[in-house]
Amino acid sequence: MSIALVRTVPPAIARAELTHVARQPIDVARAGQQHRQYRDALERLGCTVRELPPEPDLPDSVFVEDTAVVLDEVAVITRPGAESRRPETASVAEALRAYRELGFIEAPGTLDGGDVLRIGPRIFVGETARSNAEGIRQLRACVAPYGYEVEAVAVSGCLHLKSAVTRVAASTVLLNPGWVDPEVFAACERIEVDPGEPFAANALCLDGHVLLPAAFPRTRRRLEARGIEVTTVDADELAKAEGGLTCCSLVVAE
Ligand code: CIR
Repeated sequence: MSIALVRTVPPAIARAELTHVARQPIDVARAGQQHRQYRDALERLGCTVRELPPEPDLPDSVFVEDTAVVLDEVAVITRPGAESRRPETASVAEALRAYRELGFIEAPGTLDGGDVLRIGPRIFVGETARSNAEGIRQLRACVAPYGYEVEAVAVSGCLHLKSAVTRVAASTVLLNPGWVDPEVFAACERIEVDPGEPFAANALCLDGHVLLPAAFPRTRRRLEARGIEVTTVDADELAKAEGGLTCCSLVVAE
């Protein structure tokens, strides 16, 4: 059983940070509806969903994944690379205190949770505009006592490491080879996204089941052909704010 921490879509989402996608108007009501479908899917997949306090004036506050890295032994509160996102972390730290000991990334380190991918005891961290070498060093110092190895990974063409690659089974990754070098994950089974669906690599794996945006049917078929069970949700309105599925929750294993 896991707890999924989520936060409602803020009215300010129209002013979300954008790096690799062009700004388009966002229908806040539709984004909210999609977010509710996402919450329902998490519940159907066995999570207990808990709401973080709303942050109506913080444009990216629905993307809670970036504010913390939650492991079984510790949760590390990040210092997001985008300055506008730094006020998001205080309420997340308060909520996570109930479940884990906390570590903190401090200035001049920056780290976004979207750059952090754990596969067993290995933690891959994207070196991106959001996560710098000092943030990665501090994360390593926080988690090394628990036996984790932290490895920096080059990423290009997308926002975060987990835009380019996510885990879809115990030792299987789904990746976009245009954005991250597949050889980094040579120890895993690898599945590539359909070339026409570059944003499909951001999938959320929960207890052996994968949640994927409905917009990526060809990648869905690739996953199913490898025996992976997939549930889809509509997430195109949230995608206009450059958010995917992993970024809308912080999963705390109990
Ligand atoms: C940002 O640029 O920070 C937000 N607009 C999107 C964050 C998406 N987060 C994620 O993929 N982990």
